Amino acid sequence: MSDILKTIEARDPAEKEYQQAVTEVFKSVKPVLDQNPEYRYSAILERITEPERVIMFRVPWMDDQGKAHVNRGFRVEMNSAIGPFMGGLRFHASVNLSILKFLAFEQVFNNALTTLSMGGGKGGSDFDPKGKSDEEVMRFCQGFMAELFRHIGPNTDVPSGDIGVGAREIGYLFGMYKKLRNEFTSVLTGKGLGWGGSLVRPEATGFGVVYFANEMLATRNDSLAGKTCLVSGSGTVAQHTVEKIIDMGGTVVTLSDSSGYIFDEEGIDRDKLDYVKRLKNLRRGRIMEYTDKYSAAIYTEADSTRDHNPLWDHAADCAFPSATQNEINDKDAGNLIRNGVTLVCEGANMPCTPGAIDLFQDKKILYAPGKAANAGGVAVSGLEMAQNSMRLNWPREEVDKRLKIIMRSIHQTCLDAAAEYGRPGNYFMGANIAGFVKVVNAMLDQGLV
Ligand code: NDP
Ligand code: 2IT
Repeated sequence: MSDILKTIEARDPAEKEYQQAVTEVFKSVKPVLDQNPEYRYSAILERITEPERVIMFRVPWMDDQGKAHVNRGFRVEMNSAIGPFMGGLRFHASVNLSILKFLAFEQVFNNALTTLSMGGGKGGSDFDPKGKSDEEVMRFCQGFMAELFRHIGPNTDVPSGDIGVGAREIGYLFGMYKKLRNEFTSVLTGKGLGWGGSLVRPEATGFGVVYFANEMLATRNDSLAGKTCLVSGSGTVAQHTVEKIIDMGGTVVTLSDSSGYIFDEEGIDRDKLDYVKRLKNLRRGRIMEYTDKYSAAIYTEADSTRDHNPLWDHAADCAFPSATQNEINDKDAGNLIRNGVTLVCEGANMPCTPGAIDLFQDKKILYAPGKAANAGGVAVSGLEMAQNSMRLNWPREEVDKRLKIIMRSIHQTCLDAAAEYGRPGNYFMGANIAGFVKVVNAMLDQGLV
């Protein structure tokens, strides 16, 4: 394993996030490899860490002043052993191949855990939608799809949203795909309700995260009722995580964006959450504006020179990182533990650094990796495709019921896999092992391809 990691590092030395994601999976699956020598003979680790295909392309677009710009577009088609590539598109200035390869790699295991037949992929661009007009975003999406359309399809690769890609972007992308193909195909998920979207898809990731947290607490005869929670981010995942925590009787006291975070000691209730949804989804404003409306809340600006994030330094019972990768380092993890947090449930992908994860495991914190806890989003993307195939729409209750069943099943799968390999209660090991075994067994069945 260390030789394979060295080869990955030597081939692409700058891909730090990708190396981090692979290392974390390798750490967990060693006992599986020890018990299954056939995985080694068939170069399974070498194959699973090399994307089936990477597409990189130029996206020229014109701003409102008539000035031309060029961004980079990507689609990483990581693994299709158990189904068509599926996974989000991220539009954010930080996007590069390393970040998309890490996200695509995580997505492979994520999707395997959902019980549905979906391979893993991820894509996006270093285009930054912040501060752009709707028309600029539309022109960019059209330029992006003008190349991506030839690579995707409902049985090949089905993109959806991620950071910076929500309902507006999916609409523009879908419109261009339809025009170029001259057919109405359910090729993207997260579509509008009136044209093939599924009820509960926008809520699914956040709701699923909270269902998963509740399952973890239930193993200790506990629940979210009366718990104080820290949530980061203020986008799709964070908003619906807050919504479900409120439903379950918990209190959320923080939210953030890349400029800073708010701390509202009185708790973010339904009215305040509605305000955040309007602020973020319609006005596309900044989280600091929350304190203009709710003056008891305190805003703290982000500062990248700090060695820790003060958001994670408030007294609480539970933490739900829901913004981005590596947002909880070992210092933050220490602060969380010292302040009484007993559950950390990842809404974002890879938000905890390896040092932070080690600390949570040492202290027997209930820690759920995003691969397991945030799989509700992609699971409902799978349900959206299923509904599209049948050309019907399930009611809200039906989709939510299926989401709950899937999250419960993922939780049990993690526990079973962890117990089977001698690490009872370790969700990190359990998620990696269960996802890995499902995918590599399919790869073995299908021969050396
Ligand atoms: P959104 O774009 O809706 O929201 C992202 C939020 O995180 C925003 O508040 C954003 O602030 C903040 N953020 C983004 N980048 C950074 C950064 N570098 N530093 C600090 N804050 C940052 O995205 P989602 O809610 O969809 O995604 C959040 C996380 O959840 C990501 O890790 C994503 O991969 C993961 N995820 C998403 C799923 C989905 O269904 N959408 C499914 C499973 C996982 P700002 O507005 O300032 O950029
Ligand atoms: O990280 C993720 O799982 C997503 N961004 C959602 C993927 C999807 O296909 O819905």
